[in-house]
Amino acid sequence: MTEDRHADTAQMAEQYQHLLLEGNRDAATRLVMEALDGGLSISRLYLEVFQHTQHRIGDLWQANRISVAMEHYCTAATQLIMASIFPRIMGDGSANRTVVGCCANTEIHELGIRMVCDFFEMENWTTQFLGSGMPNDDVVSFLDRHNADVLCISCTTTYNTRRVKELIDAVRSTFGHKAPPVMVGGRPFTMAPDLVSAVGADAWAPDALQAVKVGKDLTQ
Ligand code: B12
Repeated sequence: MTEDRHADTAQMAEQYQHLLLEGNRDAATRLVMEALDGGLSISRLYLEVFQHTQHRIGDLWQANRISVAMEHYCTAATQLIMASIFPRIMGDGSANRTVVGCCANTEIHELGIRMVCDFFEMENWTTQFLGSGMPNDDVVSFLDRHNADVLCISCTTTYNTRRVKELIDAVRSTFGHKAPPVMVGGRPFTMAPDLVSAVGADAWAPDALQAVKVGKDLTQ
């Protein structure tokens, strides 16, 4: 990661949100690229600008101050920028660890788990990002073919937490003691950490930065 000389991410997040809400994705992209070139770390860009903005967009949508179309526009713009900076994130796999990341079945919020995978990538893990709405059987067959050291499952909507438990049960009943440790995260677990043991996970983390620390602990 580059040295971080960019202190004022709060101001940048304001600007980024403002540009997106004006429908000016190109200027928002330039803002990000210039900040990265000026030394802002991807870690801070993700957590203090992108994540912060997505949460604020959700608040505005919930308060009926922006439309679903505007929320989709902002989310799509951020996803596009994240994809375009992936070459700066890509690691070399030298950590010799693999993480598989997905959303529970029927869960379609995928930016969080994507960030988690990107943070592992920056620590030179091999990352297998499967994205949203993964059927249990498909996760199980994917794990059968790829030796995961950690399985990360994301859940954002409260009503999908039971899907997390179903996926964990499916993985454990298939692989028994060879099942990879499971880390969970997302909004319901942040609001009620008791849910972590209720779904049978081995660990959880509140954000992508902490996820990597917990992932390292789980695989020591
Ligand atoms: C974008 C968005 C959408 C997009 C998602 C697009 C996509 N491709 O991801 C769309 C439009 C599809 C959508 C749909 C819906 N949404 Co929505 N959405 C959001 C919004 C605005 C942002 C989500 C986001 O991108 N967050 C950014 C990421 C980076 O943050 P994060 O998820 O918190 O992730 C971090 C941590 O939680 C953690 N983490 C996350 N996963 C994991 C996993 C592991 C293993 C670990 C360790 C850590 C970890 O690390 C991440 C990075 O630091 C949120 C607002 C919010 N407060 O989150 C509402 C929000 C989540 N949505 C909400 C709702 C209600 C819905 C819908 C039900 C709306 C509807 N009526 O249809 C549907 C549900 C669809 C479904 N079946 O899942 C509510 C949920 C309320 C609740 N009680 O659960 C929210 C909170 C909005 C609100 N304020 O009311 N949504």
